[in-house]
Parts: sequence; structure tokens; C-alpha cells
Amino acid sequence: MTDLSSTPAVPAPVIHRADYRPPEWLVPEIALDFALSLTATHVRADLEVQRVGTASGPLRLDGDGIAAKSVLIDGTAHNDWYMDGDSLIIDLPGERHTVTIETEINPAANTQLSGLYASGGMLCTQCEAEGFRRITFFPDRPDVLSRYTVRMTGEKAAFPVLLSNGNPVASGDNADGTHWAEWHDPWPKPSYLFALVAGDLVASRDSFTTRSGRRVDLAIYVRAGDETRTGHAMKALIDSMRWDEDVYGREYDLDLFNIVAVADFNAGAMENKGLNVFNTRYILADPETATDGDYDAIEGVVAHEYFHNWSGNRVTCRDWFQLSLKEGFTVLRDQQFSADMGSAPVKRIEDVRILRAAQFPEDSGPLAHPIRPDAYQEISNFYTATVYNKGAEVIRMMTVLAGPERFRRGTDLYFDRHDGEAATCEDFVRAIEDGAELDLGQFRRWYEQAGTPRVTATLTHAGDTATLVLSQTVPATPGQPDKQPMVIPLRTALFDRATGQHRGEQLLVLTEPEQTFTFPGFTAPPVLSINRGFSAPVAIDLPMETADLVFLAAHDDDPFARYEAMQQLMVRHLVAAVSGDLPDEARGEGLAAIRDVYASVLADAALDDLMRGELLILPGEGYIAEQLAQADPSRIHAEREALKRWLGSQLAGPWQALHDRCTAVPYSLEAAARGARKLKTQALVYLAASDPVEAARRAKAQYDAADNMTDRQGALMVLAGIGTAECDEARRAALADFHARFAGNALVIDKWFSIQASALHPDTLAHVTALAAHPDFTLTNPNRVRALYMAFAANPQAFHAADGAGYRMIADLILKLDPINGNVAARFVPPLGRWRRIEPTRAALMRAELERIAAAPGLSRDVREQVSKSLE
Ligand code: 0A1
Ligand code: ZN
Repeated sequence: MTDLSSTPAVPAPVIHRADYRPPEWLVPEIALDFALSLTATHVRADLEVQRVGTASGPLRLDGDGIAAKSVLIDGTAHNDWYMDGDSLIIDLPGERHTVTIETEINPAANTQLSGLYASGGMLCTQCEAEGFRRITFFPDRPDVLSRYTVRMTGEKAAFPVLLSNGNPVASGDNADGTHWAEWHDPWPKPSYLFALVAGDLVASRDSFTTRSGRRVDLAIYVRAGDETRTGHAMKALIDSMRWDEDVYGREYDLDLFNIVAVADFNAGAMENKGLNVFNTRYILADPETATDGDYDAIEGVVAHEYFHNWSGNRVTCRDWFQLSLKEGFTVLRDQQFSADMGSAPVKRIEDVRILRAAQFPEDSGPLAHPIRPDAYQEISNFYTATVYNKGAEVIRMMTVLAGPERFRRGTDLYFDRHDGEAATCEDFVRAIEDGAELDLGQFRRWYEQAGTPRVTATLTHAGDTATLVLSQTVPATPGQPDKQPMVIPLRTALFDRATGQHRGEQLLVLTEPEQTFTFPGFTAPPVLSINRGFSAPVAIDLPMETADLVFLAAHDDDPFARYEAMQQLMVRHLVAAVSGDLPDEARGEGLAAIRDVYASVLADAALDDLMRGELLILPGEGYIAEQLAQADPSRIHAEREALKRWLGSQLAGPWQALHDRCTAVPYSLEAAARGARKLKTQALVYLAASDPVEAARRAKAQYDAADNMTDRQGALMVLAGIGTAECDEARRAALADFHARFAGNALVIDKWFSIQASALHPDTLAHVTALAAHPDFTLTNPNRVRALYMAFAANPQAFHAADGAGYRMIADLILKLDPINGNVAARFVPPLGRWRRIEPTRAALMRAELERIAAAPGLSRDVREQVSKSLE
């Protein structure tokens, strides 16, 4: 008997960057007409198509899960078309034609949230990367740019607001209770930037006058009741518009800029031309419901989407392999903006922490890919920390090599040269080379090679000369066994022990497998501070005395380097401890050194509290695991908790004093008050490790007194993590209060799920199992799914439960979520894909779960690609 369900699916084709061919047909104009309905939206598309040069092929239009109800060529019904898989093919005789196609779609049934979908009674679109083809047939590729005219008709009661890209042209009421609106976008754009929104929304409005005097009307559309929570996003938008003029010379180019916030969204936000669509979590904020971290994230994401207007929309991508062209550059721009708006050193440390936590594991795992990938099956899987965050680091290195003025000449040239075009990463590099007068020949390897380079530094001293030998290797990654040396710019300083000073920073550029640098004039061995500011996204191996790390932690004038010295001190201690490589005496010395550095950071009056908070963060368990060929997550967890407990008990007095001092600071969004809030919860975290009863008492007081979400969430997080029986009542009461207090506020209920799933509590796995059955839980809202399960998968103690229950939970989730939303389901594969770097017993359990997923019939292309690569 044949079991059809186990018939292997036809593997998805692999798309190669090298196979790029320019389009044979262009679509200079498109008119779309939507008859809107939640369950049956009718779409009529008029495409003005134009043959390119002497191309002889038929017109090939992409589709996905749609059927053509009718096809007209130049206004006449036409039957001479056919389907090739999902593509609609038409043989056209001439050079230019009008092709009219009608489709009908069911937005309410669109649980993938790609294309046109329904969210809480409103209709909205998400077209990047390949969602437009779920609306109508079209050459759905970013190098086909069209001018869009969009008309939509719908029930006025259900959809009072009708929005699309560009400018409103006309609107009116019909006799049957429907109304209509027409929009026109004068800027040619690829289909992925198309957007439409229809719903019952209210606008918060403001305006911005550009430096050339153009008045731009700004609106943020939200559900009624949420308009009081848009102020921070609006401020971020106005600040971004001004900053892009000041720093990159980029001015906005329409009379209108609309943002819509939607509760069901696969990603953070989307830069559709003149009509950004945002996940509500990156728009809505007030002190009661949003943390300081939420405020920062809103500022960063609003800026990111706004900056795409130039880096992404005016200059777009030729094909999806070039994704980092827009994303890496735009992430760099939003990082620079946030640095300018707040504390630049703190922002840099946070960005490096994200890179190390999210991108380094990607680079060292089965899904490693260069920032410009060479091949993919499903492009949605390539919206990665590598393309985004490492992409930003690569362009940041260009700024280090060129300096800010020359880099700006490079970006000016890039925007000038490629405005209105679909460009490549190579175009960008060449523009920076020409504009900044910089040779980036060898530097291009950053676009080609995956893997985090490792630099080994050895400093010796003889006579009056210090000698630094630097060598580099780039580890093998899937499909790239042999690597060439990279260009690695390292900001470096040598400190005089006696004076505690250095004699000026130098930029050392490592280009060879090994290079030697000499520094005369040192009568005594200096202390090396290297990769200051994290000038290159590399790992540094530097055998360094504990005393030297302590010296840098106290004296380094580069804030990142100071943070890094403290991190190194702790990472080295923890790695030795988990490797069983730490005799009692050395353990005692290591702990004492860490305690003393902590004590001086706690006491250092010259530090601002935001920076103090950064310095006092323990290295993450994932980052410690990265240092080991095969990690035992339970040992890492135990050693890290032991260190936390030691710091908690040794510095109990200072932590309590800190908590008292910070508790007295009233709420404001000023840096000093934010710093106080950050430290307040950190003090509780250390105290909770050593004295849970006292920490629970303080956390409860902080929770009860909280007039803002930062304090409330911090206190609840600490309480939720305490497993001590006598604190259990306080834990339960606070969780119940939080839920009751914020019932109906989806973003805050997300926090309630997350806090429990990421808790240190020993019963977290059971709690998460119960939460999955809670009436507020749903698999159809990506924020809710991430709130529960991403938090869980990032909670090492719970996810890596020794019996594999955590792995099973995530595999079950993937299988259940995949038919609903493959894009989001695939995001849960990488945590399981780390199995090769985990100790053998757990590795086998992780692998078995991947195999169970792989054996399931009907997997999405998204999950299939990630799972099969993780098993290779
Ligand atoms: N371009 C957006 C990211 C984005 C990508 C895919 C999406 O749908 C699945 C949505 C947004 C950005 O970088 O902000
Ligand atoms: Zn982006």
C-alpha cells in the first residue's frame, strides 16, 4: 500500500544569485481597483507592460495561491494565456500592451499575513518580499518599478479610512453605503513597497517642514482609544526627518507621510512608500504601559522605516540577494540616529550585545550565510541578523576606514548615482570607493564570506619596544570550507600602567593572515586595548592577565573597551569554570577580581547611571556557549547563577543602597531617571540570586509603588523568577494583579506571557505549558506567539531541560504553527538547529526533534528550508 502522506514533497527550487537575469518586460504604470470586503475582495489590475529591447520571451507574471478570473489584452478578452505552476504566462505580439487581470481574494482566510489580510476588522497589506503576488499577478521582483494608481471602494461603516501610497487624488460616496478613494504615487516603486489599508482608524497628526520649505503632513493611524499613545512615535518621526537632512542630506519627497499601526504583523514594521505599516508594539507607548526599552525600540524602528525612504525606496534592490544593500545600510543609519538622540556609548554596547547574541550564533551554525547570500529557497528566511546587523557592521567599518566626511561623500555619490534605480551591493561599494576615495578591493570579502573572523593578538615587550602580532582566521561555514583573509580595522591603544593613560589611539588595519606592528617608546610593558568601539565585528583571542583586564575595566577611556574588559573578565572566569578548568584558588581569585571591579563601578561617581547599568550586565549564557566547541547549557547556567549569587551576597549592602537611591528618583524620560530605573531592577536581580526573600520584599514594594512600566515589569520579572516557596504567594499575586490591571491591552498582556516564559523559576516549562492553554493565548497573532515561545526558546534553563521537553515544546509549536503562518514558524527552527554546539545527549534530543519536523507532510517552504539545512 502506498502511504501518500509520506511521499517526499517536491523540493523547493534553489535560487542562485549568479542566475540573475534582467527582466524582459517592464511595467511602467499600474492601476489597481479594489472592491473591498473582509472575505471576498475583488482586484482588478491594469498593467501597462513594455518589452525590454529585443527580448523575445512571453510575459511572465508571478502569482501565489490566486486564480485569474479574467484576462484582457488591450481591452479585449483573451484566452491565450496559461499557467506554469503559480505563474501566469501570456505570449504578447507587440512592444507595449495593456494587460487587465481580475482576481478575488479572501483576506480573512489569510493567516500567513502576507499579501492582503484582515486584522481586527481592518484590511491591510504586507508585500515584502513576495506578498504582492498573493494579491494580483505581477512581475513580483524588486527591479520592476512602476507608477501606481490605486482606487478602492468599500463599506463606509466598516472602512471609513481608505489609504494607499503617495497622495490622495479623489474620493466620494456612493448611494449604496460604500465610498471610494483614489491614490496616486508619483515615485516609481517595486511591488514590495505597495500598501493599502482600509479600516476604522483615528489619526494623530502633526507636520514637518523640510529644509527646502516643503510642508509634510504627518499622520499616525491607530484604533480609537490608542491615539493618546502615539506621541513618542510622532516625535521620533519628526526627529528622524530632521536628522536625515542634517546627517545624510536626505529630504522627504511627498506632501504626506502616513503610518498605520496594526496588531497582527509578522515583523516589526514596513517601509511602504508614504504609508509605513507598523506592528503596534513599535508605535504605542505611554509611561504606564511601555518600558524605557520599548521607548527606545519605537524611536529606532520609526527611524529605520523612515530612513528606508532613501536607503531602500528611492534606491531599491535589484534582487533579494542584495537585501543588505537596504537593510544593512538602514540599520547603520538607525543606530547612528539613536546614538545621536541618546547616549552614544550605551547604544554602541547594546548594538554589540545584540550582534553577539543573535548574529554570532548564526555565523557559527548551520544557517550561516554571507551578508549577501549566494542562494536561497525562501527569501523570508534571509531577513536575518546577518543581513541586517552584520550588514550594518560591515558598512560601519567603511566609516571607520574613510572617516565621517569622506564616508558622507561616498553616500552622496551613491544616492546621486542610483536614485530611481534598483541597485546592488557592488554599486554601493563602488560609490563609497569613488566618493570616499578608498580602495575596497579586498574589503569586498565581507560581502562574500560568512563566519565571524577570529583575530589572535599577542603583545610582547623588549627594550623600549612593544610588539603586537595579529593573526586572523575565518572559520569554515556551510558551502565555504576555505576562507581568504579579511580587511579588519582595529582601533587600538596602548596604556601606560604607571600613568593609566595611553598616547593616542591608532587604527591598525589587518589585511594579511598575520601582521606585526611595533610601538617604540615603552620602557615598561603596556596594556593593550584593541577593537575599541568594536571597530570590527570579529572575535578577539587575547591572552591577558586578570590584572590587565582589571586595569582596563578601571582606566580605559573608550566606554566600549571598558565594558569589554569587564565582560572578558567574567567570560574567562565562567568558561574556565564550566570547563572544569578552575582550581579552587583560581576560582577565588577570579571571583574576588570581579567583585572588586563591580564594587568600583558601583562607587564610580564619574559614571552616569545608564552606562553604569551597561557595565553591570553579566555576559549572556548564549555568548558563553559561543566560546565553547560544545556547551553544556546546565553547567553554564549554574556557573553564571553562582557568579550572580556571589556578587549579590558580597555586595549586598551596595546593591541595597543603590536600590534605595534609585527608588527616590521620580519618573521622567531624562537620561538620569532612566539610568536610575535600569539600575533599580538590576540591583534586585543580583539580590534575588543571593537573598530571595529580601529581593522579593523589595520587588513587591517596587511593583506596588510603580507609576511606570519599567519599574513594574522589572519588579514582576524578578518576582516571577523566584522559586523560593515562601515567596510564591507574592509571585502569584503580582502576576494576577498585572493580568487584571492590563486586561484588554494586548501589548501589555504580551509582556505578561513573556515575563513568565523567560523567568528563572524552576517550573517555567510547566508554566508555559499552562499558558499555551490560557484563553488569552492564540497562534494567529505573531506578537502573542513570540511573547510566549520566543521568550521560552531564549530561556536556556527551560529550553535546554535535560529530558528534552523544551525541545519537544518548540518542535510541537513549529508543527502546529506552520500551516497557519510558515514565516513565523520558521523563526523557531534556529534554536533547535544549534544542536552541533551542544553536549551530545541534548544534541541527540534536539536533532531528533528536527527529524520529527522534517518527516511531517506538507511543510511550508520556510520551515522545510531551515530544518533541512539544520540537519545537513
Ligand atoms: N523591510 C522591513 C522588514 C520586513 C520584512 C518582511 C516583512 O514581512 C514578512 C515585514 C517587514 C524592515 O526592514 O523594516
Ligand atoms: Zn529595514
